[in-house]
Amino acid sequence: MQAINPYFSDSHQFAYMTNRRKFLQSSVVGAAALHAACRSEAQSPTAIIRPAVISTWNHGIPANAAAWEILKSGGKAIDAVEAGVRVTESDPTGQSVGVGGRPDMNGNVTLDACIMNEKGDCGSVAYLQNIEHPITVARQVMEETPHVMLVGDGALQFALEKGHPEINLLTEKSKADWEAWMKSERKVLPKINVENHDTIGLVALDSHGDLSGACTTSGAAWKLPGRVGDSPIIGAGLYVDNEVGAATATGWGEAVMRAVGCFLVVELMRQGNTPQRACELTVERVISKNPDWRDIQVGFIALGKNGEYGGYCIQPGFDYAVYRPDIENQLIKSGSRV
Ligand code: SD4
Repeated sequence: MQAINPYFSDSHQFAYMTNRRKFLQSSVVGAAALHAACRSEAQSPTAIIRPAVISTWNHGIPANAAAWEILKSGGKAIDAVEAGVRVTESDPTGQSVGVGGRPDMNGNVTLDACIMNEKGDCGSVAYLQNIEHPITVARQVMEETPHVMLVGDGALQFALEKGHPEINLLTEKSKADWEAWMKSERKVLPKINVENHDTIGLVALDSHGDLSGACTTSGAAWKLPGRVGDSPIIGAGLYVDNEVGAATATGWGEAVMRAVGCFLVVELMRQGNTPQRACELTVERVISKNPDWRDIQVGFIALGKNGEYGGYCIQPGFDYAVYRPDIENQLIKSGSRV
């Protein structure tokens, strides 16, 4: 029997049930998911459900909760996405974002982040060290400079001028992990879902109907010094088009960049694909451009203008958090290609 949510009018019940079905679809794995990725699917006439926020991995739950505090009282999506990912940036237990992030092969924690609003304005920082909130620096680049992206020492100088304190991001745990890695074979390609896990990408639709997104990470563990991933690259790790939808990515950034993944997700939504289908097709594109795809994880999540969401990845093990009036901050197991 279908669950009926008393929160909605009849037309919204339809959307609610449609989205319950989508939840079940998105949990399908293996051959069935591949089949789903290869068949065409018409856009369902879904009613609008907003506000809505979705984010990557299980740390998306507390991030969504912070974003929801802003969204539920009519706040703007751009404020919600920044507030949401700042929670993850400050959490020392997350080893792929902000404080506690795993370092590069020299033992330095270097951060990448970007943000995009409903007007298409965007800001980004890459290879930034010793700053707790790269997402706020990225927003300041967007709002207070004529530029989109600052990197390395220049980004640090800008952050310090804006009053961000300089702090040590390397925790004892991440230092110990790095020391263990130094004694190992020193493989640069991280272990799937373990060493390349936990980037937070978060996209939101506010009650005014506007979309924004944010993505922040310490990047791939044990990377070469100077390496920048997809997460601060507009179009790769994050993309927002207020006419259509928003998407963000996680996983091996090199593979995401080759396919300009999040731009592709949004363009596929523009062509009439649901967020779910757009993520599936984009994973197929990533696979087709990366012969080593069996050794890597890549995942996308997407949110449409109507609050419809989707997520898909290459390897099992990726999940994402969804918060809408009908779905109170639930972790959803992503469908996967393998
Ligand atoms: C990167 N995409 O730097 C990031 C890492 C990541 O979950 O997403 N981890 O390649």
